[in-house]
Amino acid sequence: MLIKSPRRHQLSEQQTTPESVYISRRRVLTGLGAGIGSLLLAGNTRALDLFGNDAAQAAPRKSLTFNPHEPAPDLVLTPQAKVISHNNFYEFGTGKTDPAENAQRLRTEPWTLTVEGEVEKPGTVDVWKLMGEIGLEERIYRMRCVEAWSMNIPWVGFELGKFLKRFAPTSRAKYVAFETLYDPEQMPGQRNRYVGGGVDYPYVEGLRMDEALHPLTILSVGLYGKTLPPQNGAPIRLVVPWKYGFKGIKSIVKIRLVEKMPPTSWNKLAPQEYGFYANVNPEVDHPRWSQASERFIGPGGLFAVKRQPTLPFNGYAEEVASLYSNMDLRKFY
Ligand SMILES: Nc1nc2c(c(=O)[nH]1)N[C@H]1C(S)=C(S)[C@@H](COP(=O)(O)O)O[C@H]1N2
Ligand SMILES: [Mo]
Repeated sequence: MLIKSPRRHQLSEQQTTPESVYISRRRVLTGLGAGIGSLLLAGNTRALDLFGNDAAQAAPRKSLTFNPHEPAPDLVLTPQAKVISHNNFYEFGTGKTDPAENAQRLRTEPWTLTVEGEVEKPGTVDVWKLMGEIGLEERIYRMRCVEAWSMNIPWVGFELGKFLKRFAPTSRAKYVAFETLYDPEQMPGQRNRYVGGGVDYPYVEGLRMDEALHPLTILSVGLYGKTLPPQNGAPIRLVVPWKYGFKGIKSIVKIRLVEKMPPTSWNKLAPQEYGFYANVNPEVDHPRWSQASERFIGPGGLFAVKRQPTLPFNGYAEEVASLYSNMDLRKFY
């Protein structure tokens, strides 16, 4: 069965693509940074190969892979070494290399995720078990940070909407609130305001229900075919590709369905700069810088970046613009 999906986040099932296409492509793409990668991945956290040798321990081998019939025209992946070494995860410091340096001892096993609030069947799931049964997909998404840098990242995950439906949302569920782990012992930024950039922890985020149920919205448990490194939000984080990166809350422990728009971390810190919606929009500048273009972090030397125009809804307008048809996006930034 071929899953129909726009080519910008193309997927196809295992049987439609020989595994070797995926594997060899991944080797080529990750070859450059292999040294740094293995170094950063060393630590207490396992990096399981979600579609490969360790599959028996993690996901069943139902890998979705690049669709060779519909290669995206702009598919230049950010090398794995950069995806895992240039991060924002203020719980581990505000510098771009702080998370990779300081998050390695984060204990991600066991890890539970609680879903509560406006649901008929609240519950707590074991995230590692969930990975093994839910059916993982690879999604190649653009990632646009509000700071005007961007990456193309091959995530591994599943649709948030598909997951939420298990808990039977009630008709009063209008928004979804997310919360990161709060553990100052493990997270230096939560112990010290200076290290943590003044964020009021735990980090919280939110989506409107229709955004949460949109098929582009995923909970990610991996990237480049492996479980997430801690600095990228292990073991489970949100990815909403048409929104600024800060909406993609990391290391989630709680999801609460609610009636009212929930508070969000960056909005609490600087409401005039960061709105609840945070849709990528080249026409609405940040008060302190332009959002019209971005520095794409791609292959090449460590600082090789390409200046490129920023696209409305980060290139996903066709899929999501209709969610906001009645809204003034300058007001609801
Ligand atoms: N808990 C938590 N989640 C977070 C952040 C953070 O500081 N804490 N930073 C956000 C920001 S600003 C961005 S751009 C992305 C970065 O994700 P990446 O490091 O995997 O590229 O994570 C987001 N999720
Ligand atoms: Mo960001």
